[in-house]
Amino acid sequence: MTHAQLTAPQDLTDEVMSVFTDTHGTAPTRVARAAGRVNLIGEHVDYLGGTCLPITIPYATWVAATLREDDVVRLTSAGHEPWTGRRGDLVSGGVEGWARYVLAALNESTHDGGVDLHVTSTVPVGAGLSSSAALICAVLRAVDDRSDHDLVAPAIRAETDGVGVPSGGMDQTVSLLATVGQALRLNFSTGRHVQVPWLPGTAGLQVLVVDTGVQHANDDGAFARVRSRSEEAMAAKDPTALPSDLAAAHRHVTSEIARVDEFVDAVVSGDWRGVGAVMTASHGSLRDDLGVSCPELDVVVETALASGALGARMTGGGFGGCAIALVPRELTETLIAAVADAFAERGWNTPRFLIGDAEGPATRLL
Ligand code: GAF
Repeated sequence: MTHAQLTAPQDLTDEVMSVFTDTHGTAPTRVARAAGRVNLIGEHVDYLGGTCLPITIPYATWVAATLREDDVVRLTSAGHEPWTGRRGDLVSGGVEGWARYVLAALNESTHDGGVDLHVTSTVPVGAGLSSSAALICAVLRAVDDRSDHDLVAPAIRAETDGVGVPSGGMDQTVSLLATVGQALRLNFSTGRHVQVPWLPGTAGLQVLVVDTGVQHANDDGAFARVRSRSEEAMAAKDPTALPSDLAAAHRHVTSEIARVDEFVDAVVSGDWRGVGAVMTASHGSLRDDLGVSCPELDVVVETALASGALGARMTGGGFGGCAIALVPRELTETLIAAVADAFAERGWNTPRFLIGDAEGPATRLL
């Protein structure tokens, strides 16, 4: 049997401060933290005015910073190349990789100078857990003094206009506005956000996050293609006349938005089997109608269900990344072993297993 276990969350506050101090010779004046997220239901509908129900999870990105009066930006990060330049460099071009996200956030902030900044994170990158939104929100939370609510629009603009990723607003919104023990029902037509108590632990259940290790980034073109196909489908005057691929996208979007209501109704009435069934139906729709799953995600879902999960689905943009399973606590270890074995049998790398408890919002720690 393949040995696999849960990756425990870690608090990197001390580490981000001490590495900053070692690098720059003085302690940072600001420290902030923003968590990654999983979406419980309502996938690929935020950019179409739909509803979704994300939570943040106990894996986060920490930023230590000292604001500068000049326009110099000096960035270091655990696991990435350092970057030094000027804050205007994003607009003039030539900035690659993670520095783009930091500069985009900085350009959306109320601070108009440069910054010395160090980043460290426990959010797996490219795993569909919104590491990019966590980075943007942690930077904004560190350098900007506005309220979380007032940072939502700048955080979304940083990714869409600053970096140029055609994402919706789900990831940044939940990163800034999440509450421990609550999911956030986001309505992108009305702009209303409502908390939904999300405490599966009270029923002996837990959300397990399975990172397939298949990396995907929202800026690689596939996300944009799915988005434009769905936009075209939803703009049709007569959906019954759509060609089959657009009809399938239309079916996914309308059924997924309906599933968010079904899911919330089931949560509120304590019908956890119903919650699980809606999750699994969502996966089928993402796989068959929208075409954004992949073999690894499908194997996680099938194996989780066969191991006693009440429901399972891919989460996030898809094409790799993570799936979530709603599992009775006493079956968690069995499920982990079964999924790890299923991957080993196929010659795939052992997936990572994370805890999907509902966490809090981006927070300024110093
Ligand atoms: C990505 C995007 F960034 C979100 O806005 C959302 O569209 C999601 O994929 C799919 O639901 O995370």
